[in-house]
Amino acid sequence: MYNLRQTIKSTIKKTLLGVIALAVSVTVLGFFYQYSQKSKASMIAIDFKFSQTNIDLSPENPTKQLDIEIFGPNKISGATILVSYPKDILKFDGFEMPDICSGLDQTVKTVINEDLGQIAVTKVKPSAEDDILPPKPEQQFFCFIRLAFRGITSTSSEIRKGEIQFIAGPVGTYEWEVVGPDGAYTPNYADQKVAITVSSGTYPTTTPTPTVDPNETQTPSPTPTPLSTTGIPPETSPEPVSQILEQRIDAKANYRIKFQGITGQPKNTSSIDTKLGIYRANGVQIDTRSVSFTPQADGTWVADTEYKNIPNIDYYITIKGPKHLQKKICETNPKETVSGTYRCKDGKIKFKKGNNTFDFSQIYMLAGDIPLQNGIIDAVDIIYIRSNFGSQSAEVIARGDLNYDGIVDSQDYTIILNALSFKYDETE
Ligand SMILES: [Ca+2]
Ligand SMILES: [Ca+2]
Repeated sequence: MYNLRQTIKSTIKKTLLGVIALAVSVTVLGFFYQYSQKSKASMIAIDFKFSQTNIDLSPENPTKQLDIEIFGPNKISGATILVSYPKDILKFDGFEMPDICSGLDQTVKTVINEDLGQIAVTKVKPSAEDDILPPKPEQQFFCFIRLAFRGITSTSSEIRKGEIQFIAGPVGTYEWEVVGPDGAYTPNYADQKVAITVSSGTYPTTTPTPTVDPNETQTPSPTPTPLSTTGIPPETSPEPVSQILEQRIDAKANYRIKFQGITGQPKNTSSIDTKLGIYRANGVQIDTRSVSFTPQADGTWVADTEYKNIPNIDYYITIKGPKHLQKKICETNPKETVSGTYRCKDGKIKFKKGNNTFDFSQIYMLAGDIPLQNGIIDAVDIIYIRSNFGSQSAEVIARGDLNYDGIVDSQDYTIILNALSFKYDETE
């Protein structure tokens, strides 16, 4: 009897333990399944290679073309690709778009930094139906873009060597991106290099005209190194004596601004939080805060804020909206003839004691750097909006609805494409 009871007890115990173990494993497996589904897009690796591994340049053969090719098992909607080249021996001559490289046909932005020897190219497919699949097994790649290079005149008799390669990792705010219909893929940099040999001699100096529409190519790029953007000459002493004599005041500020694409009271929000900074003319930050703007019937947005005990000097102001590029503003009534083109260098904004009115509504805050923001409008931002037309998801609307009318649609896509010509945040 005793033994039987023990056996039953032990069986119940085992069964219970089994049930618990099963429940735990189902939960764990479920978690991993969910996780694997969520990150499916990001786990797809896309490979790249150059069309050649060696390029020899000589006065007889001064220019060469080089294609960047994309491999992968999945559809591609767009990509941003970074390349570095040895600027001491090569000059970048431009982008070309032969038929073989027209798969991703919309070149959205190209940035060439000749000082650093860096090139960034963003291309996207304008609509989801056209997303490109790297084709047949025997030919699993397509050409992303063709680059043209030229040797630089060398007076020394030595043969000079260098390498063109993909830049793995971010450059300033720039990063590699490869995007498909379901989101971002993982680019595989995999040690791709082109060995360059430049023979000495006199190279011709004529620049062949690139065949890409020059309107789509913007040179030179803003310097991507973030620390050099303050504009402080190295000989400037950091805290001059005059600063001790600066008067300090309490100032109230009334700001009025305008966001790209919003012409009246927006349907879908009652306020927009922006990051607002004030800076000395030499780039030293005095204040930064989040300021909530409220919409007016005429499409402008207003906010009031108060600064305590700030130096009575010349400033510039930066404003960055939650889906917007940052704008640097240097005067109290800035204007622009073409929307989005306002630029300024030296801060001339003075706060006076008491009330101050800053009317920035004659210039536009350009939209398109959507959360999570990285300071540029890039392939991920564009394809996110393009891939989510008509979505009712609250998250999609929170991220991609640029004109705050409650829907992500072609209007938002037009806004982001228009803003692209001014891709970068303006530096602080
Ligand atoms: Ca972005
Ligand atoms: Ca919208």
